Amino acid sequence: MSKHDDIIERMQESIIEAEEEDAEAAAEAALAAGMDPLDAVEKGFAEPIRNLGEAFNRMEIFLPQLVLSAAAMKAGLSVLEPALKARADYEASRKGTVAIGTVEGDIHDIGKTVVIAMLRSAGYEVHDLGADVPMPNFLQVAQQVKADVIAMSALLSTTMLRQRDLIELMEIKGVRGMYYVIVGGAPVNESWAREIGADAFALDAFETVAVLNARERLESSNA
Ligand code: B12
Repeated sequence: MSKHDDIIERMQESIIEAEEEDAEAAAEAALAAGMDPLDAVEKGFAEPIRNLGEAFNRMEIFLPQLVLSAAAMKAGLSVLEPALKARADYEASRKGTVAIGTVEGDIHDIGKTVVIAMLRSAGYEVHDLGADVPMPNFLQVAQQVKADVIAMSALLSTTMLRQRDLIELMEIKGVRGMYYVIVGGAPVNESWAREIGADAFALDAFETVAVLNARERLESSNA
């Protein structure tokens, strides 16, 4: 097993065992070994948290266990984030300004954190509104920071409806045309994005960067 594989395994174990300090230490080891931090996030942290989610669905583990594993993942991510940010600053050109948040009623913020890390490392200026974000806040911050992209994360089939609400609010306020709107999160797909009149959907953090770089617009199903 290579040194990198060994570190990925340590990262994965830290999430499965829900050990915050181990997650931080493994993330530090990944940086020290010169691993690509984005690759480390996806393989070392995102993969095991998804597997735990599936175990939770099969009722093999309990919710508190998942909460603790999510906390370990956030601790590990916080170690990798400065490295990702540094890489983004190094890439001189700013590709755009993104205001991103998880919609109101939804506290899931891990996927959004990964998306942010990827966008920053790709040269985007990203303003993180956090989770459980009320609709008007998206517009307020987007205006303040002169964003050209609004990105909404939703992990629940109930809260993904808020993505539609924000687009409707933007239409009402006459600002819809000012922003490129991208939506994502586990229950979200391209057909939902079309239905609600979003400009784009991306399946994961890698695709988000590719989609924003291209900035093609989905044709709305209402058109
Ligand atoms: C970890 C987790 C939690 C953690 C969240 C911790 C945190 N701080 O985020 C805790 C334990 C707190 C939690 C709570 C709940 N959860 Co939960 N959770 C998960 C789990 C297992 C993993 C989510 C995750 O972090 N994945 C890893 C990240 C990296 O992936 P991701 O989020 O999908 O993000 C990627 C893409 O979706 C995309 N993406 C994400 N956001 C965005 C945004 C944009 C703009 C773009 C372009 C792309 C994009 O890129 C990301 C990176 O590649 C999922 C199961 C699953 N398979 O998704 C359930 C899941 C989302 N949870 C679920 C539920 C029901 C709940 C609870 C209601 C449980 C309860 N009974 O209390 C509460 C919700 C509370 C609330 N009001 O929000 C359900 C939702 C079902 C549904 N369709 O509505 C799921 C699907 C589990 C299930 N099958 O039952 N949860």
